[in-house]
Amino acid sequence: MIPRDHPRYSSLVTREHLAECARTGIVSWEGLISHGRGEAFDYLLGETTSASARRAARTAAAMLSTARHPVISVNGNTAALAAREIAGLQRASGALVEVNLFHRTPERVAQIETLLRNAGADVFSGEAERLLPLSHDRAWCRREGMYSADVVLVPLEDGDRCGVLVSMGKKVIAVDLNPLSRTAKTATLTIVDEVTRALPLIADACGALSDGECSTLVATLDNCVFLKEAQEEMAARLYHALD
Ligand code: PTJ
Repeated sequence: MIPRDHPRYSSLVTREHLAECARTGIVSWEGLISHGRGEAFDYLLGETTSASARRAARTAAAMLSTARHPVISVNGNTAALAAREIAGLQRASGALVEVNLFHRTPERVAQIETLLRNAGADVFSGEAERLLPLSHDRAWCRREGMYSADVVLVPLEDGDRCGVLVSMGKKVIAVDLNPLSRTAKTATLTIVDEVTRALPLIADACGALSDGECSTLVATLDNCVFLKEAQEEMAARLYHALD
């Protein structure tokens, strides 16, 4: 039982939720380690969304809104933390939602799809094939889904699939609290923010941007600028932590 007056109440509740999701199989045990790494980087952001991340979220909305075939890729951590936010972003962007797992079992795929559907998402769950040039199970995806996508949103990713998707000519949007990660550096656009904060911002912007704003945001996109701004934000907070 976590006392409501604990100064880290919401963080502890999230941890307890993820631990429970690991026990039921939605989150992989390794996913708990990923969450811990994310928490550490979120401390450095002051657990708030920076102005730079807000601009990145608007750019992501522009990319999804102008895409021919946008896909949101969901793993165990993202489903456990943000199933409702995924459903909301799908409604706002019209993107297809597809489950793609590193620790892939048919049972986990089915569990995560059910969780997403219960949260209101329309999950694309046709026959998966080993279509991506990867030696692990993230290679499994749907021909009419991620394989045919022109824009793919990959929250909480590890870097190799991101690189493969980019090398296939797709635009990849990452949500990653670590601006130093391979994913963050390889993606077309990285939103350095916590996933439950970032997804609603993208959804809100999807409904608000004009065609002209979308074109400008996509044409002027420079991921290095977003990563540099995030690193500067974190360095400044670390440097002034004892002020
Ligand atoms: O569910 P599966 O089987 O597909 O497994 C998924 C995991 C999470 C195990 C897999 O994607 C993985 O290994 O991820 P990594 O390599 O640990 O990378 C996850 C990245 O997401 C790290 O850079 C973390 O800092 C970041 N991260 C963790 N939690 C959050 C986050 N970014 C945004 N929001 C978070 N809540």
